[in-house]
Amino acid sequence: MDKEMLKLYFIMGSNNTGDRNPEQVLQKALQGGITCFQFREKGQGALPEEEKWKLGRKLKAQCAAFHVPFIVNDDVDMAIRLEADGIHIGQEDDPASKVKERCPARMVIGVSVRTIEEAHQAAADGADYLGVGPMFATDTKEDAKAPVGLEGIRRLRAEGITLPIVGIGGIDASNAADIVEAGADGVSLISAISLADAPEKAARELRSRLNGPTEKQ
Ligand code: TZP
Ligand code: MG
Repeated sequence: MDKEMLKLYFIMGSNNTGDRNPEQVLQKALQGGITCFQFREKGQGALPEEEKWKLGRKLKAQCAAFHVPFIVNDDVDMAIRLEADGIHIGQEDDPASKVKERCPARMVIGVSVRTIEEAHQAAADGADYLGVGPMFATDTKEDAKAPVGLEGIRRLRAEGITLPIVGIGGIDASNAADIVEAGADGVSLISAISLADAPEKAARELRSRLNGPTEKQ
């Protein structure tokens, strides 16, 4: 896996965009320079199976046009059905080792972790990257646990976790660079782009704060 893809990792479902059309929001985010996208159709107002698949197919095509990887949250069957580039799972889901057995080998597997133990387990299970958080307080995830802060990432690195890491939770342009400075390879976020007045501008601003070798303008 090329960890550069984790630099600016946008996550969104149809219930994260307020009154706006998710396809339009994603298009703006892609134009603004996101490097990865996760389709997270979850929580209140999430679409049922067939609607989810239809939207996923459209979002995947949009990502493909920008050569941006398309990752599906939680739903392994949907990820396979959509021929996604990857799957992202949490602690409540099957272990990465089991998910890996079901998915095509080319698919990237990301795992959400909060503690050292969870990180070591995810690494042993064959995760390709870790989502660490919540970094800061967030209103986006209804059941979010207590924030781990920058120290959460520093500790994982100090404990020898070498897998690519993205921070998640409460990240915006004001704190994105701190996440990378703490040892992460990138940031993942929902509302800082999905609910921004101008999602393209928000993505562009985040990219400029994260200055990387693959920066697109
Ligand atoms: N997992 C931990 S925090 C979070 C998820 C999915 C929500 C992130 O949303 P936001 O709006 O970027 O804080
Ligand atoms: Mg999950």
